[in-house]
Parts: sequence; structure tokens; C-alpha cells
Amino acid sequence: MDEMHKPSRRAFLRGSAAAAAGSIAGAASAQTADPLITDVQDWASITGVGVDETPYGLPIEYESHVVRRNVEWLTASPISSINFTPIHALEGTITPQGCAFERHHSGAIEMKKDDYRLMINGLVDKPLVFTYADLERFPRENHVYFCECAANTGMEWAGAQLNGVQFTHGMIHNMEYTGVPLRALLNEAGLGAAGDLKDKWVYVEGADASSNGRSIPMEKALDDVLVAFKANGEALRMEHGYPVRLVVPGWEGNMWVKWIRRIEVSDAATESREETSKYTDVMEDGTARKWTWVMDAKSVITSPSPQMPIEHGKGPLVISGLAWSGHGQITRVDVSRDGGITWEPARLGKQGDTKALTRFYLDVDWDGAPMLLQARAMDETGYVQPTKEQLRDARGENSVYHNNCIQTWYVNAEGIAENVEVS
Ligand SMILES: Nc1nc2c(c(=O)[nH]1)N[C@H]1C(S)=C(S)[C@@H](COP(=O)(O)O)O[C@H]1N2
Ligand SMILES: [Mo]
Repeated sequence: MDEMHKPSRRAFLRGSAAAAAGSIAGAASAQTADPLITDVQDWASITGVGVDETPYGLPIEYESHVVRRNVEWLTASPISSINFTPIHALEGTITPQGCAFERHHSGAIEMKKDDYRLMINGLVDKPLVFTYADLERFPRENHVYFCECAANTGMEWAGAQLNGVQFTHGMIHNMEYTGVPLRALLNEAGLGAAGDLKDKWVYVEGADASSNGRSIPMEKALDDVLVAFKANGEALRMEHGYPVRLVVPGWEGNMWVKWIRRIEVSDAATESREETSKYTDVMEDGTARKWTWVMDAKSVITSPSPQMPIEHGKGPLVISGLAWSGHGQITRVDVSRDGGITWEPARLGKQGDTKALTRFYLDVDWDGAPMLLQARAMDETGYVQPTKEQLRDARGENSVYHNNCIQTWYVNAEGIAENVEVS
């Protein structure tokens, strides 16, 4: 688009304000000549890009703001760090791999499929080593699941801090995984040697320097855990554990071991670093609570939000957000525009998948008055997402992990949104 045809920001605002005064959502009057309608544009005067130039498509340059971002002060080094999914700028529910948050304890590693090995040992009838090609010969399944780091929203315990939903809630992604049920691999090794499975565990560890080991109760291991090698139809990206990662539906992201290399059947939890000094919840009295695996129901409005101000003025407004629960399906989401005094039921984009992101909408006619926007999720167990006050009453403020409280955005008359707390 050349400079002359580029509408200035001011003209855009005025134009859309006029449109909002009419009753048609989002449509401008066709009475004034719009050069984008009346003139032949550059892109119609030349031929476009040939198919030989994009063997693998990347986002167009105008979408270059839709990227993962870091919070610099959060960790000492990018090797042991986290970046955040731009959930403010995504729609629907599936997270593209290219902008799905990453969390590494010792950096992402490059491993060839040919060098991949997965060992199952411990209390099994015959210890086994699987190659990548071996895994491909087991019956496989496809499921959409969210992966949320237990530290998501962890910087908000003491007060509203980070001014963007990408940073407050972006340690989450949601992909369609293809993999082999862990159950099938354990049965291949034979669980007879383990005896009564009720009090047995598996210890899972990665091939990276951190090894990121975690203990998983046998009941979960035999339920819905997947040994996954595809996400959203393609190979896992290096940063998500190529060639093979563990998918532990509904449970904290730390257990989703990347570059998984070993699964040991044992009669006790291993009590590794990642499940003792880390990923435990420090309570009000200083004691630590462990084994808080499930990610409780949570929701957040992604737009409007601090990174997604309202730019069209008053009139029709689409309020859009995400809800999820590690216990199963999201059954209901309510939205409040007055900081939790009154609530309206949101419309679910589609019936929620189990342990996966659910998109919700509230389509309103905004009168231009400031709003205190909140969303509140409910899951199939009847659990209702708590307020920040309720969560602090139960847990104190010493925690980092498992903050699933209701988030508030203050939206002023100009449409600018800010991270706030209500009391
Ligand atoms: N091998 C290995 N697995 C790992 C980690 C790691 O550092 N190494 N990080 C864990 C943590 S804390 C989280 S939250 C998830 C993040 O998965 P992602 O990087 O695909 O977003 O991976 C988990 N699995
Ligand atoms: Mo994590």
C-alpha cells in the first residue's frame, strides 16, 4: 500500500466512530468514495509471489508482532528460562507451534530421530528400548490438550504486576498431539513384575542436561498420558521436545517431559528436584504442599486486554477469551463488566474438549463507559474459578505455582486496558 492510500490513525478512528453511530456492526457507509474500493491497487497491477518461493509458509510481515516474548527480569539466563505465548493476538483454540511458549531448564537441544532412544526399565517383565521407528508402529491417537506451566500467573500473587495477558497468562499452549498411549508401551514391557499397580509410580526423565525428572502415579500413566511425536499435524519443534515428548493431559507442564528418554516403573515416588524444591506450593505457614498435579479451572479475557485496546470506539464489541480445566470439560464461562458484581453467561465458541482450551465470547454493545472486565470458568466437576481474594485466603501469598484466580482488566473510556485488582 502506498503512503497516499494509507489511512492515518486519526482518520481511522473518526471513520470507525461514524460507523459505530450507525447500527451495522463494523461496516462503513458506502456513500463516500474509498480509494481502496474505487482505485486499482498495486497488488492488482502486478503478479504475485510464485509457489516456488514458499516451500514452508511463514506469517506475513504485517503479523510480525504475534511472537513469543520474554520478561527480562524473570530469570537470570535465557538458557534456563521461559517465553510467553501471544494469546492476546491469537483466536480460536489451537496454538501454532511457532509461537507456543517454551520453558527449558537447560536450553532446547537438537536431536536427530535416528539418535532417539526411549528406555522402559524398573519393575517390568522385560526392560525395553524403543527407537523412533519402533514408536511409529504402535497404534496411535490424536487429542487436543492444553499444556500450562504451573508458574503461569505466578507473578501476580502479591498484586497486579504484568500489563499484558501474554505475560500474565501466556505460559500455556494448546495443540493437537499425535502419539502412542504410554499404557501401550508399559504393557509391551509387561507390568506383571510390578505386582499390585495401585501404589506404583513411573519416573519419567528427559535427555537434556536438566533431565527434568518427575514421578507420575501409575493410575495416571495408564489413563491418558501420551508419548507424542507430532503436534498440530507436524513434527514437534525442537523447542517442544523433538522428536518425542510426554503429554500429561490436565497436569502441570513440568511433567510434560521433552526429549523423553527413560520411564522407570517403581514402587515409590523418586522425589526429584523438580517435585520437591520446585513445583511445590509454599503455604501461608511456610510448609510446602506437594503433588499438586492438576491445573484447576481458569479463564481469562484475551481481548480487550492491555495489549489489545478497543480502537473502534463505542458500539458493537466482541469480548473474547479462553477457559480451560485440568479436570475435564469447561461447561460454562461468565463475564462481568463491573468487577464481579453482575455476571452474564458467555457464549462458548464450541463445546469444550476435555483438558483443552475453550474459546468464549460475549458480544456486547459498548456504551463507552469504563469497564472492570472479568471472566469466571466452571468445569464439569462443578468447580468454579476463585476470586483472587478467595485464593489468597486459602493459600496465602507465598506461592508461585497454581494461581488460577479471576483476572481483572480495567478498560477506560478510551478503550485502553490495564491489569488491576478489585477488592
Ligand atoms: N526435558 C525437559 N522437559 C521439560 C522441561 C525441560 O526443561 N526439560 N521443562 C518443563 C516445563 S517446566 C514445562 S512448563 C513444559 C513446557 O513445555 P514447552 O517448552 O513445550 O512449552 O515442559 C516441561 N518439560
Ligand atoms: Mo513449567
